[in-house]
Amino acid sequence: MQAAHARSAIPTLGSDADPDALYATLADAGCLVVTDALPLAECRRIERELASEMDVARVVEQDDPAHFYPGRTRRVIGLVSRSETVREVILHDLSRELSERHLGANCERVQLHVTAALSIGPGARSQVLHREEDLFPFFPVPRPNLILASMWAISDFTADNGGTLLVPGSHTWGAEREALPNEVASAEMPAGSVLYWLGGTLHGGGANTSNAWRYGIILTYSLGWLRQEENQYLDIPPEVLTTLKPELQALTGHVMHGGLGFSTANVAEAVEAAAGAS
Ligand SMILES: O=C(O)CCC(=O)C(=O)O
Repeated sequence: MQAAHARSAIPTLGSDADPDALYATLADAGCLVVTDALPLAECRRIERELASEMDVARVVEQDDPAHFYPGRTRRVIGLVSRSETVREVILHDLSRELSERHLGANCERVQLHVTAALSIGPGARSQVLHREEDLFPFFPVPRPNLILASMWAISDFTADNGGTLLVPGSHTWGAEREALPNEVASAEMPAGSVLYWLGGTLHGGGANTSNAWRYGIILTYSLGWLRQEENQYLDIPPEVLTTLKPELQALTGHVMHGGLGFSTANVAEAVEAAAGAS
């Protein structure tokens, strides 16, 4: 009787909601839309900062249905070194609060896991439903808390322009349970909203049957001792690293986690040296 458990609504709260309510809702449904989280001026600034990369991002016109990433989409990664505004969004209080609540008990410090600008174009198919934590198959599903994901709406997200598909409640399911069509919901949210989902929640990009591109920034966070999905050590050049706020250097993994991550390079010294040289 899987259908009896169906609950396809994605809860929505305002960014002024109490943090206890925000996390309790997210932990219960496995996903949550928070409205009015980012001023529209910042959405436009992100678009401008990433425009030169997005404009030349390769768009695969001939979709391969077996491919994890659908065709007719644009994807730009390595956002820490590409957008100053995204750097601020990575450090947004809401994300820090929710990632700390979701992951804090299992690590000394949360880290940045993935950054990407994702634009879904007209005619793109939906993506296969997956869990962010599937890259850690060594734990049985449902896994311990490893990841928290966020998708910042730079454009409006609708059911027909590729709004992210989610399966509320699927973070508690075993591996054998597949989502029924009526259990899948589209994240519909105006630009400036943010969608959060847990690493165990089934999700994927939606199909775009509209005429416009859907534009979002995905930022995910993981336990500080896990291997990051995106290699921040290679994607952030030293001359950018030394300009980052100390909390962002820590979040990108450039500070030791307990006894993990020692190196002959020491960021604190590098920052001091850079300051002295200017
Ligand atoms: O674009 C989206 O809404 C979700 C993208 C996603 O889940 C992915 O690329 O893995």
